[in-house]
Amino acid sequence: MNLLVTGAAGFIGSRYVRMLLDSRAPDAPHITVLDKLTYAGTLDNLELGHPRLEFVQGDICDAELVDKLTSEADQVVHFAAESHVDRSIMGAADFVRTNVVGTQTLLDSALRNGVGAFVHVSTDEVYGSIDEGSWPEEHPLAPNSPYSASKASSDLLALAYHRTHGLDVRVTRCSNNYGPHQFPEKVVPLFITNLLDGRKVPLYGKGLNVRDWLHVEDHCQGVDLVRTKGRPGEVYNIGGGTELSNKELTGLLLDACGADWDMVEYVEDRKGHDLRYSVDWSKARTELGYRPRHELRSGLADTVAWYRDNRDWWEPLKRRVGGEHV
Ligand code: NAD
Ligand code: TDX
Repeated sequence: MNLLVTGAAGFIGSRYVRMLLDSRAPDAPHITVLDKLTYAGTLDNLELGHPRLEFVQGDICDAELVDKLTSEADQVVHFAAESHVDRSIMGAADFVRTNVVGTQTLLDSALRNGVGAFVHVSTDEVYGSIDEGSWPEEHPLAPNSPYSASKASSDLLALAYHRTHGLDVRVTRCSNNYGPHQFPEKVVPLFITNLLDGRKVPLYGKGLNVRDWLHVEDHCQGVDLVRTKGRPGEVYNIGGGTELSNKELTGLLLDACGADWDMVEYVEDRKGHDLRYSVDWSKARTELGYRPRHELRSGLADTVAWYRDNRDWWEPLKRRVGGEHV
């Protein structure tokens, strides 16, 4: 079985590929990774040389290349995206190009080449912001940032290819991930690496926005359950981490890094900052047997230890983007 995985030089896709390469199952797939290696992708995330892994550097908007790869693939798991909300506020063009046009290019090509399951990795942010309760999968999409609007567009396009053309599309919408190999612009690795360097951390607004934090391995387990046991045309929310305000999260990170509140700088709020995300993931639990395994406090402690031990991984990435966002 040949599996095409896009965007797997990034945080979540690379964890997903490592999980499948570690598997000793007789039906473990041969994996082709397609990744453009933008600022967010690095080959250091991949086990190059593994006998079941092939890496292709390229753009998901390159129809000719995508056609060649989907013609050799039985299934697709699509992670590639521009993924950082703050960057989408500074400029949305790359988000529309990669997230919308790139996804459409992949969907067209998968259809032309008779690909089986196509897992589209979407996000909880497509639902917008919710003050109380949790979103079920049928909830209307109401994205607020250019990032989430581009993800909602690709999410709906993917579902449209199922309804219109019968393509075996499955969509996942997951909450905030944390763990090793996350690019040090997202809040968890940004705060950890700043604190390890003795630098202050920028907390937006009053720090009262709430996110549901899920370990990246739990997300990857959910994605693979959707690939192997999910139903065509269905959406699966993936959540069940721990809900925390950004202030509470900061407190845990300060503790884990042995730092005090004087290392926190309250800064201007993000424009259009969504207050809270929360997905109802009971469908994935009852239908697929999905269950998150990692407890947040120990997961964060392990993540801090990983960043402490792997400066060689993140220092060049921080230098790569300079003081631009991190
Ligand atoms: P990431 O930014 O770490 O990685 C994205 C990868 O995509 C990089 O390797 C990059 O080089 C590649 N890429 C970007 N544009 C490309 C293009 N045009 N062609 C080919 N490759 C390209 O992102 P991540 O955090 O690993 O997120 C992966 C997916 O999961 C995204 O679709 C994101 O929307 C979704 N998601 C992320 C989270 C989270 O908390 N990080 C939560 C839910 C869903
Ligand atoms: O410096 C910061 N200070 C701060 O207070 C940064 C970078 C963030 N924040 C806040 C904003 C958010 O409320 O922390 C929270 C988390 O921010 P991010 O790490 O940027 O994540 P978020 O905006 O919630 O989006 C993430 O989860 C859903 C991922 O980046 C998306 O790719 C995913 O779809």
